[in-house]
Amino acid sequence: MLLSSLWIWTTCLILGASAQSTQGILDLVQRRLPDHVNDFEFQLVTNGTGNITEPSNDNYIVSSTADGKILVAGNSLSALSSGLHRYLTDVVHVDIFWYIGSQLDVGPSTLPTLNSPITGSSIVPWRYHFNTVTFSYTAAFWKWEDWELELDWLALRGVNLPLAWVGQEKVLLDVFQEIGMTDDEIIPFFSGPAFQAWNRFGNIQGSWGGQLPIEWIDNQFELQKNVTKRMVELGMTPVLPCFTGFVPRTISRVLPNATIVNGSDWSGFPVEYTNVTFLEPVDPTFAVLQKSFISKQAESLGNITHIYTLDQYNENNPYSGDLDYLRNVSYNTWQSLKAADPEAIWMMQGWLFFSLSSFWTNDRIEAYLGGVENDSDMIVIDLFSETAPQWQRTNSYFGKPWLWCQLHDFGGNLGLYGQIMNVTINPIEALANSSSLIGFGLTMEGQEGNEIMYDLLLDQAWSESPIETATYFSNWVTRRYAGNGVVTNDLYTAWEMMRTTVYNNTNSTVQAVTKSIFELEPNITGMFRTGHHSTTITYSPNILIEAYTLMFNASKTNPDLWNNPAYQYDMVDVTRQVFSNSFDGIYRSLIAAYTSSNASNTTISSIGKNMTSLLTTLESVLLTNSAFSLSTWLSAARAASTNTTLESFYEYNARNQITLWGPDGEINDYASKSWGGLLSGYYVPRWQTFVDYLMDVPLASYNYTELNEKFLGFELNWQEQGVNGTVQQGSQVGSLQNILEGVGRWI
Ligand SMILES: *[C@@H]1O[C@H](CO)[C@@H](O)[C@H](O)[C@H]1NC(C)=O
Ligand SMILES: *[C@@H]1O[C@H](CO)[C@@H](O)[C@H](O)[C@H]1NC(C)=O
Ligand SMILES: *[C@@H]1O[C@H](CO)[C@@H](O)[C@H](O)[C@H]1NC(C)=O
Ligand SMILES: *[C@@H]1O[C@H](CO)[C@@H](O)[C@H](O)[C@H]1NC(C)=O
Ligand SMILES: *[C@@H]1O[C@H](CO)[C@@H](O)[C@H](O)[C@H]1NC(C)=O
Ligand SMILES: *[C@@H]1O[C@H](CO)[C@@H](O)[C@H](O)[C@H]1NC(C)=O
Ligand SMILES: *[C@@H]1O[C@H](CO)[C@@H](O)[C@H](O)[C@H]1NC(C)=O
Ligand SMILES: *[C@@H]1O[C@H](CO)[C@@H](O)[C@H](O)[C@H]1NC(C)=O
Ligand SMILES: *[C@@H]1O[C@H](CO)[C@@H](O)[C@H](O)[C@H]1NC(C)=O
Ligand SMILES: *[C@@H]1O[C@H](CO)[C@@H](O)[C@H](O)[C@H]1NC(C)=O
Ligand SMILES: *[C@@H]1O[C@H](CO)[C@@H](O)[C@H](O)[C@H]1NC(C)=O
Ligand SMILES: CC(=O)N[C@H]1CO[C@H](CO)[C@@H](O)[C@@H]1O
Repeated sequence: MLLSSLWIWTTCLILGASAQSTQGILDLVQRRLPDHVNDFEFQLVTNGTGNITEPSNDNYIVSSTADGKILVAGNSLSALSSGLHRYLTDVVHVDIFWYIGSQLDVGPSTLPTLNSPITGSSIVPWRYHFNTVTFSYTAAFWKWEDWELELDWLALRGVNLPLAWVGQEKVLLDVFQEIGMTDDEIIPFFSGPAFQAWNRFGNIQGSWGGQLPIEWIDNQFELQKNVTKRMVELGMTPVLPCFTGFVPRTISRVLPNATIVNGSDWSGFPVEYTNVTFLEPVDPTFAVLQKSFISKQAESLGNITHIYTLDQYNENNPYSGDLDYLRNVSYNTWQSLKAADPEAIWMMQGWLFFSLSSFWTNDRIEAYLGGVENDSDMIVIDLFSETAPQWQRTNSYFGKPWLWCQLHDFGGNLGLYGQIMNVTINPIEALANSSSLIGFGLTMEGQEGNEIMYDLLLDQAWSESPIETATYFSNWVTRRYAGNGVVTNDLYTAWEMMRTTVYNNTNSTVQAVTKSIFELEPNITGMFRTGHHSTTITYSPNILIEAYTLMFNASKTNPDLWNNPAYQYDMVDVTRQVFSNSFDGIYRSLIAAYTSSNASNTTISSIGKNMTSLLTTLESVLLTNSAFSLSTWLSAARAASTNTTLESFYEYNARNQITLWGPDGEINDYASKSWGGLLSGYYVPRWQTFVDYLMDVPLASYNYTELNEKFLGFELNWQEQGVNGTVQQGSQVGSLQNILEGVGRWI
């Protein structure tokens, strides 16, 4: 029943809107395959019974027509783009990738015909994409062109439910102005360009290093108009923001009697930046602000959705754990949504039930979710399903529709990592065991490498049984390296080795993408971590060296691979991981030397030189690729303004997020990156400081607090290095091929 009403709504939206036009898909072909616009035909068809009260999945049929065209027929725009993708990947063997771009046009000039049609049916109606924080970790400084690539990537991979979370500060500003607040009362509440996600769900407030300018607020909202319009053209249902309850403290001037409470502290931030003020949903003004937000947003973006993202307790403790209190909060929040949009559906991330599981007992979860009295008015995102699913213990969220999602990484960390078994087997088991599961999705904190893991789950949404990963990897490799001659056996073998090791983690103590210890503040203990910020790998480092060697050798058979952007990216990425694994060994020898009874400066110093030498060599590899360069991130930040003061503020934000993460290192190194420019400019100096300290101070006098002060002084200084407008480039010392020819010493 509950699924049916959700379905009626969706179908009506699709049939009711001009989305019936296939123009959005034709435009995609025009953008990515301009030479083949006349080779494709797209047809929307009503499928089967045509009974819209039955939940129906998307399906497509791709065939060749008598006049030699490729005809893609499907029951939704998402079905059409998915069918197109299936033809391009399985028949033409080309694809579009993150960090590499569209390679869809490298196929033959005459497209292959099909002897028999290809059909596909999704097994879930919804395919979701984005974590709220992806908008800050990955997309904070994206331009429209970056969004265009992303949205084509999503459409082709069948995503039909993306979060659209750009630029909502504009709507919020208007809402607060309407009740009489001044800009001086509102703007200081907003966080900087690289930290907006956490401000939006009430972890932090305010901005360090500068104040968010109106220019940013306006530009981002303009960008949001483009993003949401394109999503609709591509047949997606955008998930839009709404009023959450988080407000500036100064709101009490205009609403002196409002029921407000201070939220809890987040991650040790000073009170001025956290303990965010929350307007209780029971207060009548909550509904007023909700209606104002939703109607202003619809005036600007159109009536394009009824699904709203709304997280109130994401890493915040509720004011009270009382069951009636929790039920009242969600009941009134729900009522406010319904009053603003009678068809509103509230989407929330279920992360809190995992991260604050001691607070969120089952009776509290049931009370909070139960405040939304119609199950079909809510969708819960099971955010970390591959590792820490919560749907079983909550009895499928007590009947609320929910999404099975792969989180995979934290903070956009870069290690090679995957759980091919849990990502293929578990969602199929969940579908068989939970009647309210309505979709699969990707909730990575940052989009990073390991793209095959993301493809795998989105493809699993079109396969009734767990995907057989050996064939899957092999096919993926074929299209990954398309366009530069033969894809040699070495490449297939290398990926097969990685499939069964790097991408087959089954050790539940290592829960997500690993990060390199050289990205952490050095210490004599505590560097090898497990859990969801693991620095520990679960495969033999030698396996990856073998895979690296095979990949490198592939270029001996086919030297043109050096011109292939996917090969360039993957060689850098695998080299990065091999060096990272090697660094672990050098670190261990350093600590062994320091803690041995006959510790000597000579030994410590020579190991220290080895460390620096490894990192400097890796830096030169990373700098050959813009996807692994600090300057790409910093330049994008600066490019968001033409005003030099603002450029410097944006760059400060960009630097701070990937290093100190907070004015004084509140979640230091959480979003660390192995990027050229960062190794030489940041990590090497920290390790040098460490090695010097080990030489100066014998083990008996080792004092971490003292060492930590040295680090912090350096780190704070590094934040400011962008003020004079010179983006730290690092200097590239040669071609990737030449550099890799010379790294034998490390491999
Ligand atoms: C459509 O499906 C619903 C739910 O399965 C069913 O009750 C109804 O009879 C069907 N209508 C028609 C015309 O088949
Ligand atoms: C929105 O897209 C148009 C092209 O359609 C482009 O000219 C404009 O710059 C984009 N807006 C923003 C804010 O990027
Ligand atoms: C706030 O409450 C007080 C006391 O009940 C009342 O006198 C005052 O008018 C209220 N102010 C507003 C703005 O509603
Ligand atoms: C901030 O939150 C913490 C709990 O996380 C609490 O102890 C403290 O009193 C709060 N401070 C304010 C000013 O609300
Ligand atoms: C959106 O829907 C509301 C309510 O039906 C209507 O009043 C409004 O005019 C619509 N807005 C747009 C931009 O279509
Ligand atoms: C795989 O999923 C199972 C079931 O949810 C879980 O117990 C296990 O810890 C997961 N494996 C990893 C590596 O997270
Ligand atoms: C992955 O590892 C598990 C546990 O070691 C093993 O049972 C399974 O066969 C492996 N799968 C693949 C594809 O290598
Ligand atoms: C899982 O990884 C941890 C950390 O490296 C290790 O201590 C443990 O032995 C591993 N467990 C298994 C079953 O391999
Ligand atoms: C650093 O190592 C020292 C000595 O083992 C330990 O006391 C301290 O807790 C460590 N600090 C961190 C942040 O891990
Ligand atoms: C330097 O590191 C490499 C790679 O781990 C290792 O083979 C070599 O023995 C190290 N040299 C010293 C002096 O530690
Ligand atoms: C090691 O070198 C440091 C200078 O870096 C010096 O202060 C210290 O005395 C040296 N220790 C020994 C045992 O020579
Ligand atoms: C709802 C429905 O009838 N779906 C069907 C649409 O067509 C495909 C391909 O013929 C079938 O597999 C679906 O069952």
